[in-house]
Amino acid sequence: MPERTTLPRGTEVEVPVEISVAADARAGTYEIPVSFGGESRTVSVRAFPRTAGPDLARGAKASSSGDETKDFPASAANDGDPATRWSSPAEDGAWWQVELAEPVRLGQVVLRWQDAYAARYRVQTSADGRTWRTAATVRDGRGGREAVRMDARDTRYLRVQGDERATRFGYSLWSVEAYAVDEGRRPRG
Ligand SMILES: [Ca+2]
Repeated sequence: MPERTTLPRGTEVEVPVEISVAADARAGTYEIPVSFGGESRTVSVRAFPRTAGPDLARGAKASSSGDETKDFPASAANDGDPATRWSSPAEDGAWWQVELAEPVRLGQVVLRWQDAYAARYRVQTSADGRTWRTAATVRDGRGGREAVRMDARDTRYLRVQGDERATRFGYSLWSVEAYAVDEGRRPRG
């Protein structure tokens, strides 16, 4: 925070608050109290573990709730080819999923949307492909490249579950990448 701010009475000024998380902080949610002039607020800061390693989704077994046509199969979203894409029928609840080679502690999913993106979606994970947990919820999807953070243990399957389309078309993804938590940096204790 700045040491000093001056403003005329009756006007407003925005004062930035800088928050940093130590490299060895435990992953989780931190409630940070901020008070000024008798007013108090709590800022929630979610700290996620670092990720590392190769894209675990690449070439793994992909499936979907449905493909728009056979030219846009689920496998096109994790084939490593930036020119191919998966496309769903025009349904808000459409999903794409991939079965990883082995269970991992999933830390990050990177999506590259085509013009037909999701305004709202969830990243769900499962150990067995039957029971699903929501690892991350995105309520303000903007398309393009979106990196979604999480800390989801025992992830064998991951699903991009659509909730609301941003266009009248379905969902379309050029690629989905998955990265595991960097366990090598875990602090002692
Ligand atoms: Ca592709």
